[in-house]
Amino acid sequence: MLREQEKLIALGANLSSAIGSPAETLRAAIDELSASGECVLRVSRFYATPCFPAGAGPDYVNACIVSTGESSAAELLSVMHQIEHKFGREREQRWGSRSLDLDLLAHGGEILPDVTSYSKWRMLSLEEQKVRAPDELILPHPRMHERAFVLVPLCDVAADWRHPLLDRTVRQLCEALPQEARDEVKPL
Ligand code: PH2
Ligand code: MG
Ligand code: MG
Repeated sequence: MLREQEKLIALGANLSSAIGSPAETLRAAIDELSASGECVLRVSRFYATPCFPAGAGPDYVNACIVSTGESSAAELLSVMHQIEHKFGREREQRWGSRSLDLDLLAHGGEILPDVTSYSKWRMLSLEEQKVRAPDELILPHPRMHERAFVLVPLCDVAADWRHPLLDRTVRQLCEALPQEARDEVKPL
């Protein structure tokens, strides 16, 4: 029997929504994911994190979850977009403030669309990242291994998940970040 894929999802918000504060919005978004048929297995603590890039907006609340279910990566992404829309997410600037951001970090060990495209997006310079966003789903998320606001919460729920291309676990990727970056991610 095929083992169902474990899906890693990052949640973030730095503006309130019609539902309430960023933390309340994140809780409501997790409920919506469950209602959609995803089986939410684990929920991380919620963290206060400084906005990236520094100074670009208010602090975020970030969290990560692990879920499982029958949806493909594309199906799950479409559900996530519907939930973002429901909580008032508007089409905004790249890296601009938002009332809800749901990012699919990984879908089991899947590499999408292929190793070459993944590598192209992973190696993008910071300047290019600011102006270019992929229009197709790239998995694993090409920035997940760089960001303390993703890896610290992810350690709560998926510390042993192994990145299929970097061949490091979440715990190892997190430990490779500068201590100062990890210290800035504080449980609420
Ligand atoms: N998300 C962004 C841009 N900057 N900064 C923090 N701390 N947390 C985020 O989730 C975040 C961010 C774009 O998705
Ligand atoms: Mg994001
Ligand atoms: Mg996003």
